[in-house]
Amino acid sequence: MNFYVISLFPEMIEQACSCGVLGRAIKHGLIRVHCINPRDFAQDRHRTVDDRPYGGGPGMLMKWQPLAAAIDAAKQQASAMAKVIYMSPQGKLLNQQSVRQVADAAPDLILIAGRYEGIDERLVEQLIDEEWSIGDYVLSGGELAAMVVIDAVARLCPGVLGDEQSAQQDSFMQGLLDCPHYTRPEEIHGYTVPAVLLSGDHKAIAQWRLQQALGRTWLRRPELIEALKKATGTAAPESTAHNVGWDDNKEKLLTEFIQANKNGSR
Ligand code: 4FV
Repeated sequence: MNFYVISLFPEMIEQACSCGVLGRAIKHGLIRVHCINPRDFAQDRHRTVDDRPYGGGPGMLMKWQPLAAAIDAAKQQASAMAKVIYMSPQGKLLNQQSVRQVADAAPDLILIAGRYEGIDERLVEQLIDEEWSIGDYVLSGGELAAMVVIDAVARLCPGVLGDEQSAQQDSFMQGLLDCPHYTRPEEIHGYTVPAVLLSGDHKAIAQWRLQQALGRTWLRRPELIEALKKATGTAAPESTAHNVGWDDNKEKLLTEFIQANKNGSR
């Protein structure tokens, strides 16, 4: 999968792509990240990429010409199915399911990282396929948002995560928050590891982890539990984990958790 990031600060992307899972995936050619700087396409001697907004108001906007030329250059390199995505607070809010759909479709992605107050709207109308948002807050640039997309999608690309299983157990893969995790030492300031995790009984461990994930989700994100219950019976996206949706086992585990939670012995 190829990611083309259109950015005035390619060094931000290159740095973030040089570390950890992403750095390894790029080194092994499992994904490729290309940066294209609109300033390299500016035609005036000051290489201007921004201008004042019509109608007045604070700040500047990214101009049509350098950005359109940069998008065109990316399209020359990318596959014909490439999607042009503008990262902006006005976009569709990303979640694990939309990330999963992108990773499955694996189109090349051309990610526009805006700066200033944004970009000329005619770029959005004429050259952008979709607008995506990473959250309801305003960043000073789209680079971090583009990196969030690259990181989240890359984790689901074949071979990027050492153990495929770990992607499946990621939070939200089953529409639930993740369960608590523990590692050595067994005791820290009197705080010990839940005994079931030391039992070697993998069925009991899987049930405990699922119950904890259900309980946390019920406590912290109850709307996700409702979404799971609603999703039941609807065709789970073929690619998601095998036990998506709601079932009697989850119902029993959550009921027990809520009971225990009531009498304070979680
Ligand atoms: C953003 C977001 C975001 C808006 C103006 C860049 C900034 C500046 N992108 N999800 N939230 N973008 O805040 O994606 O140009």
